[in-house]
Amino acid sequence: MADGSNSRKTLPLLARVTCPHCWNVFPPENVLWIAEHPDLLGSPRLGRDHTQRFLPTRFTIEGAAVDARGFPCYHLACPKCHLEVPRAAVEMQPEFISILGGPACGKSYLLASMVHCARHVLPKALHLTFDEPDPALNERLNDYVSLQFLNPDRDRLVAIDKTDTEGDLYDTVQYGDEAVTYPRPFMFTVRPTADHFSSNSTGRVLCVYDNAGESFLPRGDLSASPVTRHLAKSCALLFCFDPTQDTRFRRACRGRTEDPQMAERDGLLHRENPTPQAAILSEAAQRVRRYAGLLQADRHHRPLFVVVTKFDSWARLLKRPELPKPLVHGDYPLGTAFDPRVVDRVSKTVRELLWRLCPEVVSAAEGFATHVRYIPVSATGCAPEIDPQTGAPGFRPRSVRPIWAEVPLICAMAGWMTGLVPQVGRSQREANPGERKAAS
Ligand SMILES: Nc1nc2c(ncn2[C@@H]2O[C@H](COP(=O)(O)OP(=O)(O)OP(=O)(O)O)[C@@H](O)[C@H]2O)c(=O)[nH]1
Ligand SMILES: [Mg+2]
Ligand SMILES: [Zn+2]
Repeated sequence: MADGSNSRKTLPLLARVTCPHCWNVFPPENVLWIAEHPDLLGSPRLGRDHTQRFLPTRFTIEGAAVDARGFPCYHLACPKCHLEVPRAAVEMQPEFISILGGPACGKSYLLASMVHCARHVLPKALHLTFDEPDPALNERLNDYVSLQFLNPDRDRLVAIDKTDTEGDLYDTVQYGDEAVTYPRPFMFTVRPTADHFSSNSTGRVLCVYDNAGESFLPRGDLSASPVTRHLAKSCALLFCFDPTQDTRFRRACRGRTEDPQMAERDGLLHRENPTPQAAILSEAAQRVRRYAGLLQADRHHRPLFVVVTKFDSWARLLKRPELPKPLVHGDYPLGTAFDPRVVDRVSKTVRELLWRLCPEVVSAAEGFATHVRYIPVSATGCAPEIDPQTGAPGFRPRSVRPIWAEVPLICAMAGWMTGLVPQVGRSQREANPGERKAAS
């Protein structure tokens, strides 16, 4: 992207830009601009109703490209798929975080609670902004958050819909005769504020996706719908393991929880999932190997978090069901800091539990990745209630209190994005062994 020959400031551009839609990597000078004049319609990739994408030859003095009708343009697009790329993704290092797991394991609820909690914890405790470079892209996720956390009617049962494999969470792009469907990314910018402990750490763009669980089942990702290819780009994989979908966990929890999902399955309440959860993780591992070019014998060097969801329903299987706080008071200049040792201690206990009840999940995880942590989370902090009219599960916004929902995100950021999250017990410049290095 030209920075405008007359502009006084040079734009800080990345040497290589990654499209958050199709994951194409391109030099910034190839980025397309989106025409502003309403008559300039037609994109060979997106159709007649979309505004033209073009490589500019003229710029305004402020550095905006000028379209064929003389209008200054402000929006950028990927040269491959023509979908809009927020400016932040051209200026800041993108970091993909993949949330994966089978149908109904709690991915969408977790995403909503993670974002809600991050909006509070990152600025207040860690002196990091958590903004949106393009709120239109995040609309669906913001709806999830509003439904539960900003709902004026706090006593009415609400529910996040099951994620579909098609619809408004996807964009379809035409390559000649072939139509390809991409999942729409949700994007956030994370930047140090003036109070941040480190004066030289740089901001990042976080990209996450809300896939349907079906897309992680065998044959759920095809060339025409490469909906889970972000797995191979991700700096952290969050595999959601749902204990309520595991017979052995349900048996162990008998008499220790009121959660209807832990009751014996009646087929009405639950969307039955015939693929075992360890097989879903192994399928994801195969996809990462395939698309990241790893050998079968290779282990993945980026962190894998086995996020054990719906903690509220199985907490009583742990000796200490109250989880400790992973943010502690660090010495000057850190202020509040993340203590990875707290997470490691909890991870060890959860690993022991999984090893006892469903060892195949532990071996699938550790056979695939070199850095595995086991993190309990509850997106809601309480069990769903069954709506007597519809029979569908839902939550009352008043009762929703997430537990550790932001912890996988903070762990991923702390382990990978050097210098961004203040940490106790570790030099701030040091990443986890093998983690950041593996990015290159
Ligand atoms: N007890 C408890 N139940 C939860 C929690 N999070 C989600 N659930 C329940 O799990 C069900 C599935 O959650 P979703 O987030 O929709 O699952 P998903 O993984 O997005 O499912 P797909 O969209 O089908 O892939 C919901 O209907 C909730 O009732 C939680 O933290 N605790
Ligand atoms: Mg979902
Ligand atoms: Zn693209």
